[in-house]
Amino acid sequence: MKLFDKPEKKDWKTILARPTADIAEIEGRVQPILDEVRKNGDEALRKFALAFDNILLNDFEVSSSDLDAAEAELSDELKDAIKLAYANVYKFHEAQKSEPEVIETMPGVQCWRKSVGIEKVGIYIPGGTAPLFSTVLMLGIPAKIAGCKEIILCSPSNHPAILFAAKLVGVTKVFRIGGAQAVAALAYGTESVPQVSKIFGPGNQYVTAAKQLVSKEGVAIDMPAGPSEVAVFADDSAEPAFVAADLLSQAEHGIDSQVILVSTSVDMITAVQKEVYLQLEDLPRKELAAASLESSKCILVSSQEEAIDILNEYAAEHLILAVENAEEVGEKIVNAGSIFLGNYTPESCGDYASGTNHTLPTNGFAKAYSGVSLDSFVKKITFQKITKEGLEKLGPAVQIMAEAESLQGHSNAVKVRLK
Ligand code: HSO
Ligand code: ZN
Repeated sequence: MKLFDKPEKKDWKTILARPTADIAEIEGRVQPILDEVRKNGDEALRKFALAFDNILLNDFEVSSSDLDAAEAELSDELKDAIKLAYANVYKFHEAQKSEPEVIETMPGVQCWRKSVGIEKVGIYIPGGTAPLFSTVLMLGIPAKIAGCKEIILCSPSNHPAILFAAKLVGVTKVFRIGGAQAVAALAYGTESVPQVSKIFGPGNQYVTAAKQLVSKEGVAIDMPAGPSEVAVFADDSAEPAFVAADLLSQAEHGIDSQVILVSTSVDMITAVQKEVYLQLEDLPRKELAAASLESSKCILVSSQEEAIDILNEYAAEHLILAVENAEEVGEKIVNAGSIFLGNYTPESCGDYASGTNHTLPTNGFAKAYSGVSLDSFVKKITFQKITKEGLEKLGPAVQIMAEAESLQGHSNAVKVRLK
């Protein structure tokens, strides 16, 4: 981990910069895949499954008996853990529901806003070295609470825990398809895969590029996704072993994971660094974590205020505040996806089971975006109802404004009613 000793403010941007990928090159490779799926549907999906994933598939849909069989493959211990996570994530997201509130803006003029679930949504769960069944919960649960009628899950992995979580959540259909071609199938629909209006979920650069490309064609996506990140702010009250474990829990996601330690104490940085390399030795995903640590940073700052400024500039996906006055500092953070307060709140708990969503803005997008929540699965439709008396009070202002905008037709719509 590279150490930056009280860097000057003018250098923060460079120090905090995320590595950039060559998007144009990746998009160039993804576009033909999208085009082919749009044109040839299932046939294209079969071709790509064989070419990229080396699987021969006739039927992509995972049958309900396969879903049932997955359950039998998991230990009771794991199933109980998943059920506990399910309950907490459900509880937290259900509390985000709100009933429409009718506002009388003036006598006889009523306005309200109602949330309606997006009818068809797609969830992508990547394959790869870690089967992210927790993401099935994080996306499927709010989709269900929102009232989405069709929840279509695509994953190149048929790991039993992914299938178990899909069944638990109540996903409508599960397809064993991965990569950019899965995104295309969800965006355009094929003979087997239903078309959806919004696509959620993490993925590699190809999946991300595919999501971004289809979003230009009117399919909504959850958010622009980049490699996962954590920033930890630790003072002398932090526990070096805890901080090190948190940094490693992020680093093990992949070689491009971003890990940053900010501290007011040089002793803390030294102690954490020592712990990181000690704990790293025992990690099964040691190579991945070590590679991501190569590009990680420790930043020594001169005050808590400076730490807060730097953290707000970075806008971390996950921010752990291992400082004495964590809540007070937390109040001063304006840019972060999710904040973890105190020594006993590891990011892992938010990743799996405390209740908050783990699909969060990366790559500095936390400056303007929120993580996935119930809101991500609904549209909000506004309503209004005006009585005759209400129109008598409101109408003249509308007529004057319409005429001033040279839109006589608008004015007439009031006039014909009031005469
Ligand atoms: N830290 C990841 C989520 C995750 N971690 C899933 C473990 N499983 C991105 O927020
Ligand atoms: Zn994680």
